[in-house]
Amino acid sequence: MAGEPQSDCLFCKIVAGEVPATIVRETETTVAFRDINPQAPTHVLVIPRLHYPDAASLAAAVPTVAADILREAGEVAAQEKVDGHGFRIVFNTGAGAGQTVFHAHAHVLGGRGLNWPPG
Ligand code: D5M
Repeated sequence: MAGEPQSDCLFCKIVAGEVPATIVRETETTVAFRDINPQAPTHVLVIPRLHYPDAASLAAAVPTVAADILREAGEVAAQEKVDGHGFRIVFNTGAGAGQTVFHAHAHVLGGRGLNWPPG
């Protein structure tokens, strides 16, 4: 059923505590943990506890949880003290855009200058 844990999903396993992660914040609906391959001094992923394959499908199905992801991205940036200089929230959506894990997630990147356009 939509939103239910998928046995073959890495991020569902992190939500369930079956795969270790460096968790920095948790709420009733979200988990935030450090990216295993950081691209900036702060690189945290914010994910919904519910399984949806990408942020757009999450927002269409459960907009309140999509909003929770955004709010938590801001809280992570404040907690990491990267909000003053500026930070980036990225949702890679689809393999062609670089998405490799098909459980919705926001990348929160900060702590260095960030160029535009991204690669
Ligand atoms: O981003 C998927 C991100 O997930 C990528 O930056 C690496 C990260 N990743 C993969 N496995 C792990 C584990 N086990 N812990 C923490 N971070 C992880 P995408 O937008 O799909 O390319």
